[in-house]
Amino acid sequence: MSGWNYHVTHFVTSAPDIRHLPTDSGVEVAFAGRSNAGKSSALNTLTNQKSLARTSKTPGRTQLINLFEVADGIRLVDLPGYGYAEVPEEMKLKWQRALAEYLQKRDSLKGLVVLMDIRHPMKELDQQMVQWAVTSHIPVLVLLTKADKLASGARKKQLNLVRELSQKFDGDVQIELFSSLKKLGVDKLTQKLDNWFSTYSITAEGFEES
Ligand SMILES: Nc1nc2c(ncn2[C@@H]2O[C@H](COP(=O)(O)OP(=O)(O)OP(=O)(O)O)[C@@H](O)[C@H]2O)c(=O)[nH]1
Ligand SMILES: [Mg+2]
Repeated sequence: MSGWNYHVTHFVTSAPDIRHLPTDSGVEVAFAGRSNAGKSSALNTLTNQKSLARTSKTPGRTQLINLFEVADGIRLVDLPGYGYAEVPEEMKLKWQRALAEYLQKRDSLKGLVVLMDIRHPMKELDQQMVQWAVTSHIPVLVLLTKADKLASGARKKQLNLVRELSQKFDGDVQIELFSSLKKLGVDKLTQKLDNWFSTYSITAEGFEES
């Protein structure tokens, strides 16, 4: 099966940690990135829904793992943002732990979309995130978000720069431009998700790698 209808995606649950998530079966693709990078906006753009994922003007508020279902056993995950300075240390630790735990222990996680503001890409924590995924053999799609903020020349230049820099990871890492405002890059995101999700096929027994 190839090609999912992302427009029918619906909210399942918000969990403070992985113990509160539904059974670890099926396939999940998670959206990660610095706070304010545009994760929730990208999910809304992909699913063509205005407020499926809550976009927040107060970064650091969302400390929950938000789970959405595209189809039976096919899920998208909006992860808490990282790197926001003005969050109390204790809170930061708590949600970094939840994030790390999700990334390390969730078996159904099969792909990672890492979103970065095109004007400030590949910060230290972003690089750590990509490196972690490569080490764990999880494929990565990097979306350079808010591409509408740059003129087309600067946009291209930045894309090439990040592509060059990303060769050092020596893994399955693809870099694309994205804009929720201009609906740019939605096709690339959809193709990648279809590709990741269709590596798995539904059988009577559940999911099997094809
Ligand atoms: N110009 C422009 N602004 C965007 C775009 N995507 C998101 N934004 C804005 O960036 C801000 C943050 O967007 P969110 O989608 O809430 O970011 P987030 O990564 O989910 O943030 P946290 O949940 O705090 O981690 C909002 O004010 C959005 O309106 C885009 O493509 N272009
Ligand atoms: Mg968000």
